Amino acid sequence: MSQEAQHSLLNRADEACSIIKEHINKDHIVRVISHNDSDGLSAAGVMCNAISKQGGKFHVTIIPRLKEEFVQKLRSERYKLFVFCDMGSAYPDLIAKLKGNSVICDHHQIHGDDGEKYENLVHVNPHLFGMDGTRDVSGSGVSYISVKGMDNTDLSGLALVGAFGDMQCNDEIQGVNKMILDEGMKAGIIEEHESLKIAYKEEPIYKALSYSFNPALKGISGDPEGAKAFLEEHGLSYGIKLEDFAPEEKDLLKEELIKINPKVFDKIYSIPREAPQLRDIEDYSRILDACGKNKKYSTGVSICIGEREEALDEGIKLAQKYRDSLVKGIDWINKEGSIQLDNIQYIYTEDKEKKRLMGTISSIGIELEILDPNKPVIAISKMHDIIKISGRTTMPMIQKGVDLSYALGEAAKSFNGSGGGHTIAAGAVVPFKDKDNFLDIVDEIVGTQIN
Ligand SMILES: [Mn+2]
Repeated sequence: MSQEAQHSLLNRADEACSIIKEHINKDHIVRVISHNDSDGLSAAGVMCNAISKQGGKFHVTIIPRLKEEFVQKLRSERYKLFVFCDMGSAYPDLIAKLKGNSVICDHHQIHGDDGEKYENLVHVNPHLFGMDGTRDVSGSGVSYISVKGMDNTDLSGLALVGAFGDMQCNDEIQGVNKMILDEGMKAGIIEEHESLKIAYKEEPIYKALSYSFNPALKGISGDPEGAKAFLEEHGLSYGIKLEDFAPEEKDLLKEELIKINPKVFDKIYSIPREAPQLRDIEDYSRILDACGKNKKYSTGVSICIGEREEALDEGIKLAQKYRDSLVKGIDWINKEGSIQLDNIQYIYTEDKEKKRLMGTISSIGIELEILDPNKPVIAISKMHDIIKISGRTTMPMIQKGVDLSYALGEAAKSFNGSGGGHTIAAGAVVPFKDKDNFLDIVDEIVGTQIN
């Protein structure tokens, strides 16, 4: 990404900032619409914090997906400024028809209308300037640069929470994300240190290890008994917390974990002035993610705008619940495995708790090699008379030619269903009665893709 592209994006964001400021100064309530995942919630958080800091008011709504009907409904609202975070780039034309001004702070691909011709709309999106919206900046980052002109460096940590939520920081942090990180570190808002990437460090170590999925630890992640056995094998107590280990025990643990996955010792980013449970940016993002997945949107937004009592407690409980279901799900595929076709494998559930996690369970299953990484995983959840499908595979399989977006999309078409997504992760919906035929077609398409 060139400096020039970033410069143009920041200029566009400054335009958005002036409009937002102007409306706050006129005492207009800002109508904020954002997405329900951890990026969308932190994007809303950045925007709403910035508005209140200026003495302004906002009305925020969190939704799972921006649909045409929703934008149509907004047309009857009398707000003078609408701000769309982590969404909106799909409908600049419809958004431009809203009364008053609109700002779109999105980082998703733009198809069709780029929204440049509407005078009442400021469209901030890295793709407009040839930047990579999947790696360079997230929705919370675009929101951050769009309020940066109002002196909001203190929100830089929250701006990166969304980038972690959208998995933009698993490797090198780049582009606008890097700029936000540097700004935050310079201002003392964000700290960087090298550490063991173990989740839930306040739990006994064997539990904490079994709750650690990023990176995945073979034989340990999702497997409390496996974690116990691993610790015992190296003469380490499993019932105490990591912080209670003697320095040489910590070193031994680090050494042995690195043998399993070198990525387990890596840079950790934290917001030192945050509550302990939110301090690690990845923990923060996990809590917001759990709020979103449980449809507790107001809890998520409340946490982002600084509520630290009930909302945070609830967020922590939801994250714990989610983590426990995930461990159960991993245990399930550990015991049951997947059903094999020639070129794909599938897992199937009718269980309510598992249904929400099928995609995640598939990804982790592949990483832990509980599921064969050389065959795409098709995860199927039965909902009444339809099935919801998530497909997951690996980079090496993509390089061999696999494209799950095409495979699921094409196969779904044969049954009047719909599907699409990315080459590496895609989804589809088809009638339940066509399940087996659908799987056969996906199997066949993937077979053709590989050969
Ligand atoms: Mn996003």
